Amino acid sequence: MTTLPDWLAAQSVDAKLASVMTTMAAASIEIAAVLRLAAITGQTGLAGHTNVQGEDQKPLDIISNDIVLQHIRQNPAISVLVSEELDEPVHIENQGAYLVATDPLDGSSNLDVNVTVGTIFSILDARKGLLQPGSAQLGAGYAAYGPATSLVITFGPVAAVFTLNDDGEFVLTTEQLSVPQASAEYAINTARERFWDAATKGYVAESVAGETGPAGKRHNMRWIGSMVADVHRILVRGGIFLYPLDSETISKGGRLRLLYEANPMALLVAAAGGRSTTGRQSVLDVVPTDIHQRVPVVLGSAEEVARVEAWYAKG
Ligand code: P6P
Repeated sequence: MTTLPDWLAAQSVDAKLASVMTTMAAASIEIAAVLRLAAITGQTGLAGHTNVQGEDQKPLDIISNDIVLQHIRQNPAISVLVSEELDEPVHIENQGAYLVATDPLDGSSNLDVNVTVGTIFSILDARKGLLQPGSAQLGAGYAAYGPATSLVITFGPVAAVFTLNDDGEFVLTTEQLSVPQASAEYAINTARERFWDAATKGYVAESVAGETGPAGKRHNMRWIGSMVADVHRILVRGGIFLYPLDSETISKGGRLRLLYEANPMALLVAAAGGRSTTGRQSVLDVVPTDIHQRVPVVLGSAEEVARVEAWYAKG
């Protein structure tokens, strides 16, 4: 089986860029080990808990962030870390060429019910600044901590899947992900329907109408509430993920974060032949104004994303 180092060596990318992927893979292996035993060690996904000794527990997303930062500090190719868990970027004295933006433990509120969560990351050229559009990403990926620990990565042309084996190595299990152009499975938090705009309501109503409506085919709905889990399903078997702007999130610009959730996922989906949009423009074209900027996200099978865009085009 092809290991991650073998695969990276075969990619036509700068060795130092490849080393950033190696660093994030190593961090994800360490995070996976912590998560696997968290219930036994008394750690939870939520902030503010204390352990049996009454000691304040660092929530697992802070622990995950610490692990990522520790690994990043050991790679002289990386000079900047932007993290959902840090108000400000960390500038590392190595002054390397690369910036990593990460959500070190996305979906952590699902940990206590043993649902797949993940580490999402984006790689940029640090010399070009913090606020670059997703189209400038040099690479992206996520680790999914589920029944298996998967690492899904791209440098742009393809999105490949690696699975952690019992020797602590990531081995190639899918050479090239390909999102089906058409699909009949949508992922949205339907409890928010009262906040939705007309385009979201219109698209979901068409899907719910199934074969009796304009979509002309029966749809299914899946919402795990963990972006990594929902997006991984879509990358593997197709579908569409929607966290649109709604009357409650509009004041913040959306729910999900641009630099370290929407952009890396949009690059992976594009590498797999899918599409992403805010509803009005490609996610990858959004020029950030803040490192923690939020953005509406619709991504997945190209035909379904186009159907959402058609609803937004109706105004
Ligand atoms: P809701 C997890 O908190 C997260 O940031 C994403 O992983 C997930 O897709 C979304 O929020 C879930 O949102 O509205 O279902 O709680």
